Amino acid sequence: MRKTQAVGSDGIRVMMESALTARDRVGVQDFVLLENHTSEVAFIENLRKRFKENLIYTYIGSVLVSMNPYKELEIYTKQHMERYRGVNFYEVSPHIYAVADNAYRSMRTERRDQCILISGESGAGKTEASKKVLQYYAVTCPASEHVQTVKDRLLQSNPVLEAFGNAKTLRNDNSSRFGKYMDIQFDFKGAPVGGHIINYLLEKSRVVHQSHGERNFHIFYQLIEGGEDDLLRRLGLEKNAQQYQYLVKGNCPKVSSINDRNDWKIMRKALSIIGFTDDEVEELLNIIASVLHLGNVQYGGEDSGRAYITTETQIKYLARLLGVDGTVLKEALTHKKIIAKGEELMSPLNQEQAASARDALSKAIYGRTFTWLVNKINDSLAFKDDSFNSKNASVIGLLDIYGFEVFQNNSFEQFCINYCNEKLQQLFIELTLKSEQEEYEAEGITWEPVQYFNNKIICDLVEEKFKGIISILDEECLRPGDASDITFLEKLEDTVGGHAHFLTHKLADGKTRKVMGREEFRLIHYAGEVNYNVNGFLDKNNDLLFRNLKEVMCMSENKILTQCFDREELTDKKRPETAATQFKNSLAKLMEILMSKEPSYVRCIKPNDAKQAGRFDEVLIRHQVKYLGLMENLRVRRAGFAYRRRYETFLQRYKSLCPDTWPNWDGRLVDGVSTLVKHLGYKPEEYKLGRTKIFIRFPKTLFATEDALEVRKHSLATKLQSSWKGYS
Ligand code: AOV
Ligand code: MG
Repeated sequence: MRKTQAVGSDGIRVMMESALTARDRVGVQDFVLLENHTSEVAFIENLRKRFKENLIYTYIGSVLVSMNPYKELEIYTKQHMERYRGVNFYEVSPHIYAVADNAYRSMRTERRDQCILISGESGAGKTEASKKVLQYYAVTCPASEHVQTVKDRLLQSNPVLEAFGNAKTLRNDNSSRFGKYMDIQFDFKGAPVGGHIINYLLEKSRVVHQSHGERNFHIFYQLIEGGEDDLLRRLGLEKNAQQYQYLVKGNCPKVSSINDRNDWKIMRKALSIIGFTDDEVEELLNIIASVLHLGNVQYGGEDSGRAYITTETQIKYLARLLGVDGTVLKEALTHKKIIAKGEELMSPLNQEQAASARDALSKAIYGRTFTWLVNKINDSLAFKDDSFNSKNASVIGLLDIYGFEVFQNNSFEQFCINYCNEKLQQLFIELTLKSEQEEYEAEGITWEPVQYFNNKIICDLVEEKFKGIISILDEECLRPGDASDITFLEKLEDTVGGHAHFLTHKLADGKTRKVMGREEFRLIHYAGEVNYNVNGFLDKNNDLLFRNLKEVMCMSENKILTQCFDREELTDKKRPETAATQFKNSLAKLMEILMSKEPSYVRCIKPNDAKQAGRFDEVLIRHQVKYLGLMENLRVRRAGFAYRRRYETFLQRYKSLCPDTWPNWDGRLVDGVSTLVKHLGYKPEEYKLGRTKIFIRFPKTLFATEDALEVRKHSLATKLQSSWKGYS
């Protein structure tokens, strides 16, 4: 301890104390450094201290915990980005840029594809975090003229997809209603040269219905508020959202945090930058306007029960905007085509059936147009230079899905969204545990496993073949006869009724659980309990569109719709996969993609339900800390050794603390580290030397070393200062 002792004096003690006081005030930047790491109270206190100081980021080892500040912080400037470039994780304060930079460097140096997985409940800050990552790459990665175009397009894909795929919900004013996985492709120089987006299950039902206090997708309001007068005239739209049935269901036309008119301008510009031609934009907006007109198609009922259309103007606009024959469309909106004994028959619909056929058409049009939009963006992001094979590209994947959500009334959509979150949690559990275990093994160090709540049991309950909820739902969807949402619920009770994570109003002793409705089942998710109302499950899972409506759409002259509605679909006899099964399969593929990459994690926490800055709702936060498994995460990280660092990094940082390693160590790295820690007075039980890394058991050991470094820096600075004074 020669050097540290040499500078030891009262002054230094004061300095060390002030360093400690600062730590007292702002907390520790890595939970691993908490004195009492098993205490949830200490964990929350640390979050609180940091949140109060606007320090929204904290690590658990390499996992970033991020608190939503609900206000703009001055921490995303170009200077901040520069500060994180090429710097080691622990040398700068925690930041989303550090995670981005670390993934980038690992990709470059180890040539291994990376992914950044962002999770947390609705409104916790996932989408914002993913945008920060993208901006970081756009600013800091090398660029040429071509690369600049790619960067611009990557960035501009966000306002477009958010306009069409995000909406105001009770949880979040800009809630993602689709899942998004984006690959950013880099060439050998580390420049972003392309990208690819995969979208997951859009919440189409929002097009035709919104719960109280919620809105439809942003694009509708943007168009109405921001659209130029002659554009709206062409589309036959009025500048008043209240006129449209599809926009009034939630009784929430205006949101104070949203400026639709401004967002319209941003979105329009983004479309041009991505490379949409004026014609394409026109066709796209024709479709959006058509959906609004469809919503205003009203029905009357004849005595016989047959529905007829009472709103002729709407049909006129629809025929023009969709490029279809008005009479054929009218017939399709009031009839169902059935094929009996090889003959086609038009069977009239009643009012209710006709309205639901109309809504099914709106959902299909919107949903398919959204997919078209993603494909179109992908075309524009695809790398086009023949000399470069995108297969050779290194990739960083960014996952931003819809977060876990619970409403008063939860339906099929919440079921899918929450299932998706279960899958992601499962991946987190597998990969954090697995990678820890692998690391100890690779370094030849024994490891004590930590008990986790493993949510696999819930994933199985939902997705297992034959007896999972999705299988049972599909079975009911395929069963001819009296299948209904209620028979689905009954079947669930029969099949998974005894499952520890499943409940209905029926109690085992035949009595009734009063707090639950008769049309509900409850899932005990890893993140909380959710009651799902089965109403609409079968229809939404079937996701059927009457054949004659499909036929009309196949005749459309709108160039986008001709790509969305393929004639082959009409001749295809095979029943399409149900919505839930499609989703399940796409998630399975996603898990494969993610497993093949090296993951980084961002765990987002929502500080309060009021979307307010500065409010730290302890109960809400504790709940998230619990279900995100952050305490277990910390325990695993600390189970054996709280800290580990590669020899070269460790030596580089602390070599000045030992005369034998300063200014340079010539021998083997492991010997240098060994000399250094012995000099620092590390006891044998405090550390282990692995193959490439030093493992340090207690945070306080590293703390002491960090403090010694701090003291040395200060004393050097003081010495320098006094020698300057000597000159003056
Ligand atoms: P989410 O993506 O996690 O919810 P968002 O990223 O949309 O949540 O964040 C919700 C809102 O919180 C944003 O619109 C911002 O107002 C605010 N916010 C989040 N992160 C930050 C930040 N770093 N700085 C400032 N404000 C922030 V969801 O898509 O609903 O699951 O489905
Ligand atoms: Mg989001």
